[in-house]
Amino acid sequence: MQHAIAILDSGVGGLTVAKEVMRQLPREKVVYFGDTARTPYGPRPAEQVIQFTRQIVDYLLQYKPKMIVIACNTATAVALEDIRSRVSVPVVGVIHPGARAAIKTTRSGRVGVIGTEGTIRSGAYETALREISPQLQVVSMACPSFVPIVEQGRYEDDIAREEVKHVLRPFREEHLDCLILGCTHYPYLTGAIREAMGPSVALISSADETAREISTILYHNGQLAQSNQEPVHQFFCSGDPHLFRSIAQSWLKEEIQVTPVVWRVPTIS
Ligand code: I24
Ligand code: DGL
Repeated sequence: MQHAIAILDSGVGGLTVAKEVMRQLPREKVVYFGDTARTPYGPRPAEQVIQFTRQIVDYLLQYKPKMIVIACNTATAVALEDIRSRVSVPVVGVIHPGARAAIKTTRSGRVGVIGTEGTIRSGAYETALREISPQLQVVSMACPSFVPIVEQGRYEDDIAREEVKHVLRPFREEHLDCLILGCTHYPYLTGAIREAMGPSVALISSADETAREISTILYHNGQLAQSNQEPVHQFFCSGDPHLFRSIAQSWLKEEIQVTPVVWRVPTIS
């Protein structure tokens, strides 16, 4: 019986983490849950995001995962501690790995963070950064228009690029040397964000670092998968499985099977 790494997200964004886990840890089996029926989480109240995250974790626990990865920044920001207190396996979020990457990168100590409303409102990045390095100057900004730009496939059009530059304009005067892309979708906007911020600001995305952290924890716990057989990953989503499958396959560049999940209990949408 092989125990999987369970990865959850509000939708398809967490596939960035899943892909990086599959690349860095090719022996590991991944069970992914995308809550595509209720995406986006960014604008939702914290209490609701906690409730949704608990529900997904309860669903994933039936697969007896050896670890739970919250691949959504918004869910990590508001629900990580709650989930940790409820389950006995390690729970990894995307915020601490991203914060550590920024600490490794910054020279001036002036770090910027952009994310959804929920992530920024929570102050979770600032807390994670200053917990390790209290002298850091952290400047944060919610960018609620960025997720719709990516989801509508407009990340390369000129109007969207102008919007990104316009939103980030106030950040140019902050003299940052490092900007955390604190949302699964923002790496798609790297070109426009780099144009807005200039070449002296390093852009940090957390998928790679999160996979590295997963690898470290499994190694320390003596829990790395040992099988030489190719793992068969499993994907679940709460919305349209065909749409999820087409996005996931084009992102992962491999064939996958998707199982639709219908919640047994009525849910708030
Ligand atoms: N890419 C596509 N469609 C989206 C998306 C995306 N959201 C993020 N990314 N959303 O198409 C469409 C609407 N949602 C509603 C809820 O169900 C899922 C669909 C890309 C074309 C591929 C056929 C981009 C993206 C990604 C993977 C990881 C991270 C990320 F595809 F931001
Ligand atoms: N996955 C979310 C995050 O990283 C972005 C999409 C959403 O708002 O649900 O914050």
